[in-house]
Amino acid sequence: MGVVNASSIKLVCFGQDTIIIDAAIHRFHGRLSRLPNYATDYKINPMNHTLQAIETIEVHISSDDVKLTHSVNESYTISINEYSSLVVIESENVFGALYALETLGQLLEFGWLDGEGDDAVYVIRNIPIGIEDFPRYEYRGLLIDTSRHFLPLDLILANLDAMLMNKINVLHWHMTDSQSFPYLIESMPELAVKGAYHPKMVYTRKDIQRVIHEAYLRGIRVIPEVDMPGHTQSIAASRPDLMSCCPHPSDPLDPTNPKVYDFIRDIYQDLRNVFVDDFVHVGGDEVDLSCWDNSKDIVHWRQQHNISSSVGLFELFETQLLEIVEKVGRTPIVWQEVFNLNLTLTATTIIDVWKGFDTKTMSDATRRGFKVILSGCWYLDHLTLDWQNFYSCNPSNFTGRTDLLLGGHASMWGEHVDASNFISRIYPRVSAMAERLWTGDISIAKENVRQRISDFRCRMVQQGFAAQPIGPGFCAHEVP
Ligand code: CP6
Repeated sequence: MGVVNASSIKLVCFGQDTIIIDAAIHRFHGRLSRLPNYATDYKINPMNHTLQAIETIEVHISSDDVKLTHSVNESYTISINEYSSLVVIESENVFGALYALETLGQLLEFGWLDGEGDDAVYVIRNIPIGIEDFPRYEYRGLLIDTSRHFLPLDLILANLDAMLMNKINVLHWHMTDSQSFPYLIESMPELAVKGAYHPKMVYTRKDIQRVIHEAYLRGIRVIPEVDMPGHTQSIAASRPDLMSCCPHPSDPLDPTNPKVYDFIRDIYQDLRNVFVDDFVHVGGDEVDLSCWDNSKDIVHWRQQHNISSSVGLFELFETQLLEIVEKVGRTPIVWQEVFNLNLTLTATTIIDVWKGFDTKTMSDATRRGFKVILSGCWYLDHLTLDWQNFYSCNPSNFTGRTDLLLGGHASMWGEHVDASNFISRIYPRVSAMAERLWTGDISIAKENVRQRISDFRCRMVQQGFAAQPIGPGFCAHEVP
């Protein structure tokens, strides 16, 4: 049982004494110094609500299981009785408790009762409160792209807190692409040394393990992607021998070269050793098949092997890739092209639908029994797509098997994004997606959504995240 006296709120946890709870209590403590002051909050939330001072939080967790996996139970309840200063949180496991503390931290305000000399009091409005909360989709992700721009480790780590505020539970790490290869693989260091923008702009095994650990402490799974066979030009810097020659060595990788498959085995061996999640994203998008058509050697090989077109070469490539993934015991996610081109897939393969809200692919794939993830609704690099569009996309609105829709993710493709604008590009637009994926049917929540997103964005700014404003206005914490 851990006890911390966080300024004037006492936080007690029953049933679990884990590093996750310790870290959560520590973060909660820090947050208490960055809450809106109810006295300056008059414009946003009129004072004509009841205020109740909060003194103690009890967290009751019934299960000892601390494994973070897909579809882990994330539900929780929060109860506060009338005239009581006690908050009771109950959850089956530690990840639900994390979300409960997050919700609670977003309900709290602070202020002084009589002048500055007194202790601060922490208050909540609209007591009594009975919250029973759980996510409608188990996969709520954010893709980050560390190939188009290198993202400093500190930024990736800080963003995990922003993700937790939004109850986003998957970091899809698109580590490599044509522009750079910052993933330092210990058995093949030359890939990053030559393929990264700079030999020092790389992610070492230690860096990656740090991200995974900090993500775990926040209930976030890290799913890596080394995109292939397309989007691989940066590999040519160290291994031109693996590329198609059409007529110059370029991506995609050469599917007829047996050395390519040894290379992939080495990559997945390292991925398996460093990443712990059961899922791995194997890429497969935007493969330039004309390159294989225009290579004399590849066409010759294909004809000798009785393969009628370059799609057949893609088939050969994916089949061997998926076999390697199966051997290392991971569940593959593929970009939708792999399904659309009707390549042979293992039964557990998950389809990532990125070409807009492509309900035909979602219906076809789920009818054939494949699980799907939707990302096409949430392109953060399209500046014209505002939070309203992100909010209005209802991912279950297709005619296939909606029970096979795991959730979705937003994609922060990095062509125009580096550390200078990363947070403001993502938030609060992604918050609209996050609410949709958490709440599912948002029809009841629609009424005050603009105000809620605006308030939430102020909370993010106050926690130190430069989330962009959604329109004219001000935040309570800006009042002098
Ligand atoms: N990079 C990679 C990209 C995109 C994809 N894969 C992309 C394509 C079209 C749009 C946005 C992003 N930049 N590797 C497609 C999944 Cl509109």
